[in-house]
Amino acid sequence: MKIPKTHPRYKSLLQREKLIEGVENGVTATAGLIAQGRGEAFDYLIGERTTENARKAIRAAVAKLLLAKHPVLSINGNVAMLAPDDYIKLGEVLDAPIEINLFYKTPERVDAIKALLHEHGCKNLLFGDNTRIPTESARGFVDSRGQGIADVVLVPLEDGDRTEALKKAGKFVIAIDLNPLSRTARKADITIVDNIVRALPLMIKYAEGYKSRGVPNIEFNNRENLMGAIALIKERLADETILD
Ligand code: PTJ
Repeated sequence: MKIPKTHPRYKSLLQREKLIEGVENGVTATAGLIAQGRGEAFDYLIGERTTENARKAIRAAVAKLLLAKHPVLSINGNVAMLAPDDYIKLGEVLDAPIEINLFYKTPERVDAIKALLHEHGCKNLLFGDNTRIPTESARGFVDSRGQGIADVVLVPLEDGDRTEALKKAGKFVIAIDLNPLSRTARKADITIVDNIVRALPLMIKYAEGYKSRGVPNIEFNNRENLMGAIALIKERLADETILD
């Protein structure tokens, strides 16, 4: 579908179209559409913008990734369709591999994501499943050169079981999740409550800046930051001008 740029919900509709295309070409899981819908609802509640709160989490996350020994960026079918170029660029700036790790895992989907990322120029891609982290699901299998040895893992749009498993395996977990109440958001060490398509360009910008000026040591309290995100939603909902 061709969406006119003048449409008031252009950006949101574009994301939907990309994910529908992803389902059609085997990259995105059908459930990925539902996940996006849930994300959209929370995006409305935070005002479809990067809040100061999210910026704080972004700065802390980028600093942590730059200071990590083995940072790894996990990718799934939603991220691959929504922001392949920015995700690859972030991996390059951070000097971190991108590891395909799927909830609804099939060899066909792994191959489709591999092909898409290679097409977009990804050079540091992992997809092995030769070691385990403690979880019941098939997602316990990870790459021994990636999440198997990672100290810091970025998990955008992740399900709670996997986040818990990564924590159990002793990893420092950074999430990007529009829902501040999700299990992932609560279990992660740093949660960026923002749409991934807005968060990634900022992460790249901060990473480039820190690399040239030096990486700051940033204190971060995830619970406090999530409470800040929830307080902002409450404030917006209590504002009588919200419908104007
Ligand atoms: O590709 P696969 O097989 O690994 O599957 C990926 C999905 C996303 C389907 C799978 O991991 C899943 O079911 O995730 P959940 O449990 O629905 O969690 C996804 C979280 O991401 C939810 O809390 C959403 O609010 C959030 N979310 C959705 N879209 C965005 C988002 N957060 C940031 N930006 C978005 N665009």
